Amino acid sequence: MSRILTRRRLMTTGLSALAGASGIAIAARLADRYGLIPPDHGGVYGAGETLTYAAQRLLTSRGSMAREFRRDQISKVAPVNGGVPSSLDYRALATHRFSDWELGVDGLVARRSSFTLADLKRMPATSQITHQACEEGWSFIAEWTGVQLSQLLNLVGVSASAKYVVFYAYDDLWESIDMDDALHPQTLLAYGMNGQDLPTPHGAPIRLRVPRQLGYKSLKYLAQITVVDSLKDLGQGLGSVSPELGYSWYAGI
Ligand SMILES: Nc1nc2c(c(=O)[nH]1)N[C@H]1C(S)=C(S)[C@@H](COP(=O)(O)O)O[C@H]1N2
Ligand SMILES: [Mo]
Repeated sequence: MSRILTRRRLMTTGLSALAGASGIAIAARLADRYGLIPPDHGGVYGAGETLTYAAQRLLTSRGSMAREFRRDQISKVAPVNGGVPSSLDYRALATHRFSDWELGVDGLVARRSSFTLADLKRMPATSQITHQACEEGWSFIAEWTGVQLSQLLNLVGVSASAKYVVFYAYDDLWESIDMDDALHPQTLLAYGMNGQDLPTPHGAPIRLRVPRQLGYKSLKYLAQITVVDSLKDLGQGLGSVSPELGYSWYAGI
């Protein structure tokens, strides 16, 4: 065996040994040392959320991919969760087929920017046929087309201190993901579904797709993206609305 343990190996071994031997608290402290405490850890070392998130991030490689499916496996029915935003702003945008829509990108970036739908469609497109699973127990497979979030982040220049990307939607929901998921090749800003423009109930004009996590992380009706180094000052400081409602911030599958 090599004399030099890799950082990942050391942390993984340490985490599981400690979790088994002297309890979760010490494992969580180790996770903290490596910056792997999720925003909704509950303020007390030892929360299950911390172990789930830290273990996933340590045990699975950064580039691990969500499963992709064949075209003949696309679901005939795609259920919808949540209503179409009722705000006047959103309705006006929809009336003009989102030609006035702009996605603002700010926070810890070199160039604050905004992108129209046409801007995004001019960027290199990618498609994926992936599974979207709702925490309520239903799921479907669909083809999603859009721009990799990493492409957009590279364009605006993310600062070295960035830790999370926060997304705001027209129905006042918001979500966040860590840089691992933000830069992952399957994390998309999707404007197409099953070969057509993204239907309004599925999040037009643009939704996030994070196929390595449960459906609620794939925020629909995007309005704004903000890059941050901490989630403490946003909302209740738990990283998104989901933990405020009892769902964990990290929903890896
Ligand atoms: N803005 C916004 N995004 C959202 C939701 C929502 O209500 N509003 N619902 C979430 C949930 S719980 C799931 S399971 C998926 C559902 O996506 P779908 O409606 O395209 O099936 O979107 C997620 N993104
Ligand atoms: Mo969901």
